[in-house]
Amino acid sequence: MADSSEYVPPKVWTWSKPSGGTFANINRPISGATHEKELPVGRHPLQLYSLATPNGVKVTVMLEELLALGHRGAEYDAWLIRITEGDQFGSGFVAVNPNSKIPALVDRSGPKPIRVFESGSILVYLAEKFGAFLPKEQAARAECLSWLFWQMASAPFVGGGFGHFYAYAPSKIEYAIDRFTMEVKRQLDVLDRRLAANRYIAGDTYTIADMAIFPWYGGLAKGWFYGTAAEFLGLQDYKHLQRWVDMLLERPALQRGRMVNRTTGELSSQLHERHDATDFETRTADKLQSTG
Ligand SMILES: N[C@@H](CCC(=O)N[C@@H](CS)C(=O)NCC(=O)O)C(=O)O
Repeated sequence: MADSSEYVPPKVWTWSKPSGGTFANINRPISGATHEKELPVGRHPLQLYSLATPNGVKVTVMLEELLALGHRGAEYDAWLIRITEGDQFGSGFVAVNPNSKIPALVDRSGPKPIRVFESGSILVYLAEKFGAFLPKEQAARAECLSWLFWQMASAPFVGGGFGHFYAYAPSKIEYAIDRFTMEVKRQLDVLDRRLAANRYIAGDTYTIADMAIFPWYGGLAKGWFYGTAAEFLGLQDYKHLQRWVDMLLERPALQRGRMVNRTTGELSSQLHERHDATDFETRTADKLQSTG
């Protein structure tokens, strides 16, 4: 017999009440702009509109890595998009990404601005533009792209599935938490086995596959999000994953990339907007606060 409190879906779903849970205020069943707002444009060839969530960090790490390699054309302005305040629904942002999600990039280096959205697509665009971090040899390139697409397809089970039901949903639903925990642990095992036999995700060299996978699974490994999830998922047991994360965390460009558009954590790790390489020294939130 059905539990009397069990939800019985109506014939046709209607949007009658907020869904509840963290971020409920930005969820809606339609797309498009909610208000008129142009995006700012800075002086550099690349304009990034983002936030330091795992998807945002992929791109700022890539840009800092390109600059570290000496690609001056990768200079960029990083503008802050506060998604909890609905900045992604402004008309200017929607014109750059009709899907209203960060990160979004505009390349203004040519005669006509080129918009790029979806973090995986931005990584490939930048890798091809600068000829870096995406192997040219066919087999190595296929391996790199396979892992990149693996990440793009897998992370929604981590964030939208596990993270949502473990940390953000208004009530704890055992069925949902079990289902997504099983899948996330399976993904962690995929990575751990891969990294047992390879220094980097795609093989011997650091690529955009590492940059895509690191913010999500590295973040889980180091307990950066979803409260007590690292302990719940037994992250300390994924030794090869931990080895790889520790190795990547040594990279100065990756450390800088993690700071850009960050609005949480230590004030000295938050660079809300980045318009110049010197901003890391002079414009972090602690410095801006102390200069009033
Ligand atoms: N597949 C997209 C996902 C982007 C995404 O989910 N962005 C989130 C932050 S991590 C966002 O902007 N959310 C705002 C919203 O859903 O309104 C990508 O990788 O670029």
